[in-house]
Amino acid sequence: MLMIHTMRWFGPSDPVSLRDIRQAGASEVVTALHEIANGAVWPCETIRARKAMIEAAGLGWTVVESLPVPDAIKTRGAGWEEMIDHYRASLANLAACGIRTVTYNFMPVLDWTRTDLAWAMPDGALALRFELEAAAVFDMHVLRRPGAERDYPPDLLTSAERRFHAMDAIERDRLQRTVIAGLPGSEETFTLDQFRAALAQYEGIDAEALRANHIAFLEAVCPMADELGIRLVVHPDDPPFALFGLPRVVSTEDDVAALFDRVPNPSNGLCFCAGSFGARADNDLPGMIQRLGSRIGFLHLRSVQREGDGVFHEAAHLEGDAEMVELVSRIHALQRREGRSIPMRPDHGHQMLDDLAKTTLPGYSLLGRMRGLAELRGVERGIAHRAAPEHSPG
Ligand code: CS2
Ligand code: MN
Repeated sequence: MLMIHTMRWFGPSDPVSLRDIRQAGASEVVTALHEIANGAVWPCETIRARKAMIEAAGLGWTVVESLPVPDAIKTRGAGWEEMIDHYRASLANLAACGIRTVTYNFMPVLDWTRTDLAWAMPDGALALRFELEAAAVFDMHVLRRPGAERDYPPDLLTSAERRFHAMDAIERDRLQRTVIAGLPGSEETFTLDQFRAALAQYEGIDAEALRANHIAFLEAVCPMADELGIRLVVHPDDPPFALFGLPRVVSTEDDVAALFDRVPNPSNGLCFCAGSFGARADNDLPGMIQRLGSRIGFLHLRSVQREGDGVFHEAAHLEGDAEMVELVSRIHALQRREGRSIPMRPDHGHQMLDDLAKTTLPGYSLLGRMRGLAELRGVERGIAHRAAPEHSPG
């Protein structure tokens, strides 16, 4: 029993086509109706038309990534009830079209965050990288967030200040755009003033309050999702720690275990993102697959190389800190135990080869992801073959 091999597709405007994805070895795409505003209901006809387009290319669509949770739900602010109603209506429409897995995140304001989108690996391929010092440069000297100095160790503040003064206007602008202009996975892009206004919505919301809001969201949507046969899978925080004074509460095994404890509904699930959880050395990735397995409805297989406190880059899929072969073998055992195939995607990949000369979405160029998918499928086949009884073709 193999995983369901998917690749993310950003819809008809994605420079990577459905044909490319099929040739890369995926049998399905995961996608979203990116053209629909955050918080608006996804209409049945639009879902159905998109699904037909994907199927006409010989691929399937059973996993949504993402149905965004608006800030009004995350803050439990004005409009909460209406936004919950919309979310439920979108889930019902997705279920009616045969989509059963819906990814979301509960990160305030920003989705995934990096400080460098073109970090050169020794072989010349480009990787995404996060460096807390660069985030501090942005926070302290570009955003100038009041009280920001309390969130960083003193020596980091000193080196961040030195670094800021050594940067020219182009470098400062690039850093600002990298942090807040919105990576392809995120649903929003900001100017500096918009970002400040977005942060202000979270004033007074600490980790405890955010977790309570997350539980309130799950309690409001999970009973209906149970009935629809939909599994909602939460994507962990990326990176898995608080940033820019915003709390993050889906960063560790304890965080997710608490969610399943408080809201035990079967629809309450996890998108296990090895790259996100793996940016923290205290997340035991193989153990998490073991212990959280029954909740895992979607897999993002990607590895990061931790370089030190608050610094990591995205490694090739079988390199870095993730122990990928061990992860795939735990997934294989989980699938056999539970008799189900779990959808996976290679998450991001390096920008490499011919893609270096193209304009690509950071993290989502074709060739690096194709390499990742090919390597992961090879590992999986090897494991499945060895586990199969000798007489079976495996
Ligand atoms: C994705 C996330 O690109 C990525 O890193 O894994 O953007 C993910 O789609 C969202 O956090 C899920 O809501
Ligand atoms: Mn991910």
